[in-house]
Amino acid sequence: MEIVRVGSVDSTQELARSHPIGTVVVADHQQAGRGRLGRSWEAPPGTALLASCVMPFLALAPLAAGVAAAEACGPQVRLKWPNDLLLEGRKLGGILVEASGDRCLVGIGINLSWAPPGAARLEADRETLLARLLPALERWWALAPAEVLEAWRARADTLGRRVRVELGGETFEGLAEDIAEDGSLVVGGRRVAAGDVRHLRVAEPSPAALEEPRPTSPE
Ligand code: BT5
Repeated sequence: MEIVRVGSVDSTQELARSHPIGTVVVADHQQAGRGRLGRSWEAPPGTALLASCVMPFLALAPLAAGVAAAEACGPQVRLKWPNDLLLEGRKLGGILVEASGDRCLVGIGINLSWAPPGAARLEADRETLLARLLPALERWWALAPAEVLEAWRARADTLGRRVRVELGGETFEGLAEDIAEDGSLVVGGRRVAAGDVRHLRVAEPSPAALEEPRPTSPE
């Protein structure tokens, strides 16, 4: 992939939009880094990997990007549906996929030498991580959907947990059983296509029991 490096930018997503497939925009700093649903992504200058990759459209792009990013980070990094990278139960990074015609803009933010309170950082070298990430993305883009789903399941921190789903105005709880072939999360038999989940303690499924980091014992 062709790397376009910038110092400071509003959001790498916006800059990537005007580049062809196969380009990755990497910034030292974003003045208006974006998360999903109008949220923001924070990182002081030079402390994170902030990249937007222009990739061919892929239905399972958020999951494929998650698997690729987790693989680049190392075996200890796990995935929280739909788009978080977790290290020891804390958010290490996030993925923002925006489809636009025949392509998608895959935004990846990974904390390296700084993290907001309660979040995690990897303490890895940015260039080394980028050099692992780009081939991993291309590899996962070329694989069959079933392989992406299988790899996502193997990395998942969400599956087998009780979760609270916030879906539009509705909130419900249930066991996160699986991901369906379209990448949606199956919670208590219902498919959740978009939105957010909170991981809950198994024994205390009340608001007070919202927990991150996760316990290390298997559940
Ligand atoms: C995400 O959104 O996790 C996707 C983040 C994608 C960021 C990359 S950076 C390169 C590219 N260019 C962009 O402008 N964006 C992409 P979401 O699931 O909505 O999570 C956002 C929430 O995570 C915020 O509301 C905060 O609570 C929290 N957050 C913000 N900055 C964080 C950080 N550095 N580490 C951990 N959590 C953070």
